[in-house]
Amino acid sequence: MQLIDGKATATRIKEEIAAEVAEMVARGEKRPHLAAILVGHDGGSETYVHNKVLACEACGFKSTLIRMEDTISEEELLAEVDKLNKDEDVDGFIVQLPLPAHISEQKIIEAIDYRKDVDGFHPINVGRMAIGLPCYISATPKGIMELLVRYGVETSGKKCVILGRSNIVGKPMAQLMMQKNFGDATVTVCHSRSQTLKKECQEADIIIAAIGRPNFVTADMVKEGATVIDVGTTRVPDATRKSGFRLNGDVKFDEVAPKCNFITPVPGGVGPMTICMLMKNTLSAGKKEFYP
Ligand code: L34
Repeated sequence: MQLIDGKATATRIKEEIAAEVAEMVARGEKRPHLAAILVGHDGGSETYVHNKVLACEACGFKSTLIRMEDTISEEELLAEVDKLNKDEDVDGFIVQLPLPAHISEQKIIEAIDYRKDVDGFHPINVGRMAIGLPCYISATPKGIMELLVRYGVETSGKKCVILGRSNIVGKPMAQLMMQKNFGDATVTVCHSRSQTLKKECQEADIIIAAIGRPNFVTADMVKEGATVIDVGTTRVPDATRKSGFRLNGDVKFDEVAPKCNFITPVPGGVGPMTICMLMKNTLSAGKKEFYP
């Protein structure tokens, strides 16, 4: 069993980005600039956005954090998005999800200029990704692909089961895993209604779990020698921790890990790669790589 160390991989990639930014700046070019809008005070979102700001520092990017209360109206948020669309110094920006229930996430995503959509959530980027055109690819699936490549996990022609069909992980993950130039795998997507979920998993060479249900994937569902990627980060109460909670993945790690060729831990697996790929997308935005 080999542990896929997302944290160490992310650190290495951020060093590569920092070296490139140093060269850009030495050539007299502008530092890439990422802005993030954080609405409200959700504990998870606070942590993730904080980590994104730190990652910008590590990469030598300029970053701007815009905080808004969760009582703001949709119009106010749209106005902020519009400001960032027009701000010539900002290369890319994100609106951290989830948003309060009275605000339409889809409406906000569609208001973002797709050329600055470093999350890759805008329909233009989603569509371009689906047909293999250059674009921003959403950070979590992109980070998983990067881990599979860097750890030499064979995907071509393999059977890959994705658990979950969300717009930000399950769907784009399936697209990338099936594409010739990426995963080149045989892809099955399972979700809460799938009648054959367990059987599909048992036959899978690669399982990517992104359903947000702690410990959902158990040892009896995993084939000997499989690769298991755990996208779950659910906060579960834990009185033995200072914070009062711990992060729990979708995979019952202790019993699944011994059966695996490769497995990602939680924390320290996919999460840090998500942030790192946002940095890669911001570098691309700074270089006007996809939309000159
Ligand atoms: N707009 N909203 C937007 N873009 C995103 O890409 C995200 N996502 C998801 C939630 N909402 C978003 C994130 O940033 C999930 N996500 C994310 C980012 C980072 C981490 C986890 C999820 C992360 O850093 N995880 C660490 C542990 C952090 C902790 O201590 O809580 C890990 O090691 O898994």
